[in-house]
Amino acid sequence: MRTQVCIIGAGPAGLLLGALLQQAGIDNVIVERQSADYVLGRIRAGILEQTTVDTLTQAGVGQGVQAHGHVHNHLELVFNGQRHSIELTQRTGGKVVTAYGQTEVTKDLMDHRAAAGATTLYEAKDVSLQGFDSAKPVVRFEHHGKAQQIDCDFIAGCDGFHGISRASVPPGSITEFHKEYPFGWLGVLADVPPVSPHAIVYGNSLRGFSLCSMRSLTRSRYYVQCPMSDTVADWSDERFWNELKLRLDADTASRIITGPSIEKSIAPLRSFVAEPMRFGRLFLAGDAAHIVPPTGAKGLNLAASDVKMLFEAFSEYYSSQSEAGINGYSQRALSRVWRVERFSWWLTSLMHRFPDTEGFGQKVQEAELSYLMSSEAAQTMLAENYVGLGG
Ligand code: RFL
Ligand code: PHB
Repeated sequence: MRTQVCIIGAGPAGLLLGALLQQAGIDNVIVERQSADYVLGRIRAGILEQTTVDTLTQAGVGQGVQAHGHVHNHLELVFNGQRHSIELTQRTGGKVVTAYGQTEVTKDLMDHRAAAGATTLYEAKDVSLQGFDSAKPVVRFEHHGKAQQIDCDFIAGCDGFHGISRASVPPGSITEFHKEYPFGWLGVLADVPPVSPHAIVYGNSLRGFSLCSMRSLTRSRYYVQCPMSDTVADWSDERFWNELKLRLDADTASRIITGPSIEKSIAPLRSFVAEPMRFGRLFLAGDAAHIVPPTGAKGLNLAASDVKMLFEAFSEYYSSQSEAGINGYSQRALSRVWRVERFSWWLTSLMHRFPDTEGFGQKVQEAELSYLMSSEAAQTMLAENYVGLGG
């Protein structure tokens, strides 16, 4: 098989890149390790920046988010048992964020790709990448018992943190920056109305972090900080709802509607960046190149902005034979990545209980929250990062 761009991974990054390339008439094939149902079963992100919504629209996949997304124009921070509202729109020249689940984004992209007749090879085994340091990269794998080979101009590594793309790069050509956090997030999805249909609520209490989000007016997503040694079996629904309410202010807690969980999972929190994001004719995008802790709601948005930049680089190459875009991709993407890494780390540090939050750490965190609520400049910093930085 031959294609122009071979995309590894059918998560949101790979599928969005495929849709943009398809729209521009650039041939592409996606190779994915899992089945489509497995990919759709992973419950992850929920908040889209305006530029992500715009990129989906540009790719011809904006109808779902336009029709079913819920616009949020403020976020709420709960600490010391009090809830504080931070307006986003007026501070950012009219920007908002939209609640629309990663599952829905992925489904819209899959349906669009199927309708366009583009090739996605699911359940590909033993994917390997070769020759990306030459003009003739090759992707090899086994598909339904048969050995397959794809010859291409470029490989886009959109295969997430545990993928094969980054792992295929010789160790001496890549630098990795890691930070682990000493806790995880327990997430619960339930078919109950959200506590607040217009805002995301982030809570910092002595018992730990909590988050109230939504997927629709009848489906909510809640999280609590938990030790990474916990398992889902340690958290009955009853324990989860009780703990969530204990971490919020009395008014928010009294408005939470509980119900049986339809999904429950524990995710670790980490910060990670791999530099550079280009190795010859292999380009990394999304979680394959970087991870942010979910506190800033940035992972999917960062994947979408990488993909937009990579698409622009490929499109410039095919339309004018110029390599300027592909040569500049890594630097351009990383400059945005590090600003988003900084914000996600900062909001994580501000809102969680760390082993050293007792004593000095706790006093500094309280002072920072109090400064944030008293400073227009600090709230503007939070708002402009939350809705998404340009560039
Ligand atoms: P994905 O989604 O991990 O997709 C990668 C795909 O590659 C496949 N793959 C392979 N395919 C072929 N060969 C191989 N060897 C392969 N190895 C892997 C995988 O099966 C998979 O299908 O990466 P992508 O596309 O870069 O997308 C990134 C996002 O999924 C991620 O950043 C977000 O989910 C992060 N995130 C959030 N981001 C936001 O923007 N807003 C949020 O509100 C938000 N909330 C979250 C989050 C992530 C969370 N968890 C679970 C980590 C909340 C949570 C709890
Ligand atoms: C979500 O809706 O899943 C969500 C919202 C905000 C975050 C992280 C996750 O910061």
